[in-house]
Amino acid sequence: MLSRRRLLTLGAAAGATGLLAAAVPQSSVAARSGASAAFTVPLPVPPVLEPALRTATHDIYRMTLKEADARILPGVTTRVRSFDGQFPGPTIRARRGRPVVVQQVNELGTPVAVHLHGGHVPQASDGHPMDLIKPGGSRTYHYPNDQSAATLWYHDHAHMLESENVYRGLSGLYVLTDELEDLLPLPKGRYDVPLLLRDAKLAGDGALAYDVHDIAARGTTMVNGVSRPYLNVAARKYRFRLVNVSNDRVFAFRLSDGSRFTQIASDGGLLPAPVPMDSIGLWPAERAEIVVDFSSYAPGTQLVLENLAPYPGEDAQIMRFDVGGKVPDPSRVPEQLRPLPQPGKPTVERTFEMTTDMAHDRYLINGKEFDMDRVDIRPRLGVDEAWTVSVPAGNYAMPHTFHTHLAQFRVLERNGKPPAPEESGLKDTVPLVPGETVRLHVRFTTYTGRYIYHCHMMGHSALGMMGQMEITA
Ligand SMILES: [Cu+2]
Repeated sequence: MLSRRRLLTLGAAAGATGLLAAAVPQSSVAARSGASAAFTVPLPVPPVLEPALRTATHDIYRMTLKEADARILPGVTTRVRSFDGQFPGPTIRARRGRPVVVQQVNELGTPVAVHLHGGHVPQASDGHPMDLIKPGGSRTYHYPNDQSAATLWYHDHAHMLESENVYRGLSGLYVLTDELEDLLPLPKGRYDVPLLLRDAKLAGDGALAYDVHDIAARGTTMVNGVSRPYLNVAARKYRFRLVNVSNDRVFAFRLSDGSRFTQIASDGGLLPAPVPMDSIGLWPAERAEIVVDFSSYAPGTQLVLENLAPYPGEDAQIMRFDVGGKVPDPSRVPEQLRPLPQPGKPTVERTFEMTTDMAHDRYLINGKEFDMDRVDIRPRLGVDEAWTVSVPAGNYAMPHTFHTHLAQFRVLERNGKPPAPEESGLKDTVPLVPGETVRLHVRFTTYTGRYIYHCHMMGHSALGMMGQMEITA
C-alpha cells in the first residue's frame, strides 16, 4: 500500500508545482482527463548493446554520440541527440564482479560528459561536469561493477549543458545483475521489461522544443522513446523496471483498475522485502522495480498505466497493457528479497539546504551556486555520515530531488519519522517538497577525489544547484 506519508508528499508536490493536487488513488484519472488518443505503437525495448570485445576479465563497449531520427509520435520524425543512434540509448547489461569499459566517441556538436547514475566508480570515470568530451573527442570510462544488482542509467552531465543534452535524448539503461538476484524466483528474461519514462514538448513539426523553465509545457509522455505505446502481456507476472529519465517531471503511477502491484527494488537494487502498493511516485532519476500479476485478468483485458499527477489539461494515460492468454508462470515474489545491513552510527553531521533565488534565477545549496573551483565538503573514506537535506517551506513552493554521486545512501528519517518501507532500501536520489527534511546515512568507500551532489531536476542543476565534494582517504 502506498504509505500515507508518501501520498502526502506526492500531493504536496502536485500542489507545489501547479499540478493537480488531488493525487488520490481512488479517483478516476481517466474520467478526469477526458478523451485520449489511441495506443497504436507497440512498446519498443531498447536493444542490449553487444560488447566490441569480451576479454577474460572485461566487457569492452564502444558507443558513438551522434544525432539521429526518432519516432516519438507515429509517422513523425524527431531529431534527437543519441547514444549510438538509439533513443533512448542502448542498454548495457553488466554483471557484478565483471568490469565494463565503455569508450564514448563524441560526434555531436556539443561537449558531453557521461555519468553512470547510481554507479560506484572511480573519479576519472564518473563523468564529472568538468571532465568533458569535446566534439570530435572520445573518452574511456571504467565501471568496476563492485556493487549489488541494480537498475542504473547513464546520461550526459556536461556542466550547464546536461539539462538540454539529456532532454534531447542523451540517456540509456544500465542493468547490473548478480548471483544473489539470480537465485530469487522473480520474473526473468522476456518477463523482465524496462520502462524508461519521460516527457517532452514537441513542436508542430515534431521537433523537440526545449525551454529550461517551461516544464509544464512538456505534455508528451514517452515510454522507451515513444508516446502512448501498448504492450502485449501474457496472463502471468512481469517485472517492470521503472526509470524516470525526465529532466523535471514528477510521475505518480497507478493501474487504471486500481489493482495492486508489488515494489521489489528502489534506486540501488532490491528492497529487503517486497512492498505492496496501489500507486507509486517516481521523481526525476528515481528507479522503482515492480512486479505486476496479470494472471487474474481475462484475455482481451486492457489496463492503462496512468499518471496521477498530470498538469492541468494533460492526458493522464501513459501506456496500455493488453492481456493475452495464460502461460506457465514459475515466478513468484519471495517474502524476503535481500537483507540490508543496519547503517553505522554517524560520526559526522552535514546539512544541505536547497533554496531558490527566483529574482536572480539562481538555484542554491547552502546559499551557493556550483563553483568547480570550490570544494564544499571533504568526506573521509569509510566514515559514517548523516546528511540532513531540507527544502525550506515557502521557498517559491519548489520541489527538489537530492542526488549524490558515488554512494547509495539510506534514508534514516523523513520529517523526523522513519521512512516508508519503499524508501528504506538503497537510494541515490531522494525527493523533497517545500517544508520537508530528510536525514540520510552516507558512507563513501574505495574511491577518492572530486565528485558532485546536486538537485536532479536537471533544470535546477544546470542553473547552479550543485555542490562539490573531495573524498579523501
Ligand atoms: Cu531542484
